[in-house]
Amino acid sequence: MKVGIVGATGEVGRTMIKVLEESNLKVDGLRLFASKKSAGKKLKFKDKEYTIEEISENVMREKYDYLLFSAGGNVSRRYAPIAAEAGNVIIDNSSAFRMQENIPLVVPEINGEIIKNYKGIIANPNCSTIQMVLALSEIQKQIGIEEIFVSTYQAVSGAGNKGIQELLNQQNGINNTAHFPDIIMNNVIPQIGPILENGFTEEEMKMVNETRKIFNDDSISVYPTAVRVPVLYGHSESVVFRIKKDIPLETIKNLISATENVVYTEKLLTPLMVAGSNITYVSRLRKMGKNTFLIWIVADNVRVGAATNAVRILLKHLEMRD
Ligand code: 11C
Repeated sequence: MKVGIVGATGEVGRTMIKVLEESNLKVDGLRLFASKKSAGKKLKFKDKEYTIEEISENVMREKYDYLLFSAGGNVSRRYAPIAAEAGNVIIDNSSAFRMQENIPLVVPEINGEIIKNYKGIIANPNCSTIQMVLALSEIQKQIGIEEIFVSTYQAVSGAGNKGIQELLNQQNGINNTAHFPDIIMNNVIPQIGPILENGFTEEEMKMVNETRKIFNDDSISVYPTAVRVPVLYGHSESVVFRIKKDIPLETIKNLISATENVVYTEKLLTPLMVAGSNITYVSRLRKMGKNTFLIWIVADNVRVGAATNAVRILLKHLEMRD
């Protein structure tokens, strides 16, 4: 199996390497790519050292079984189409192609079957979208969801190495704000990404549009507020959802529990508890009125929300390949 990782030194790239290591996939031709700045550095995969290569159009024209991209939208826009043109399967973690009509946007447990024998670019959704749709997927499939009201509590690692570094710097007394719009230490910031013309942020609109695309249901209304909190790993979400018919609380619990890679628990859940896990955790289920429910969802954003979902797409694609 020949796998290439583009953006190997980033927070998600390094975690992709770890998740691949933890999987049973037999990778015998790993290639690691990054910018010129990181070329020549070495990273370990299963006790063997690999030298990072500078990304170029030529290396993208080579043949791979899978190429995993997580180097930002600009790198994906420049190189992923070249790799696709060469006949490769690309799993892209950036937002560059997610909403293009001809590009599958995949959470394998929900809509993995749409990539059977597909070649080209497959988009990996945004981290805050993935854990939310995973938690709600069986409810959507069996009952149908009309509305989702969500407030997020997003870790700084969602912004990559630079987000983590900014919080750590502030904890060490360096009060710079290079990435976030305000000091994040001891604070919460109700803005992730630029504010768009409609008043929502880019992050919030990703949750609206990606949810509809993954569920293949434009009738769902999503009302998001995305908030950055001073947590290193693990996005949390407070979600209120209204479904199409009245069912008991117990049925909702059973539907969530029946979802692959999702665990329902009565226990208190915090991001610190789930950091490093590949599971999406749901707790604090409540019912209000006839068909409205409330839940608390927590997952490791770098794993479930990025690297693990990308590797799960790879494994699903491989499993279905003729
Ligand atoms: C964050 N969710 O937590 C954002 C990262 O995959 O679209 C957004 C990057 C993406 O900062």
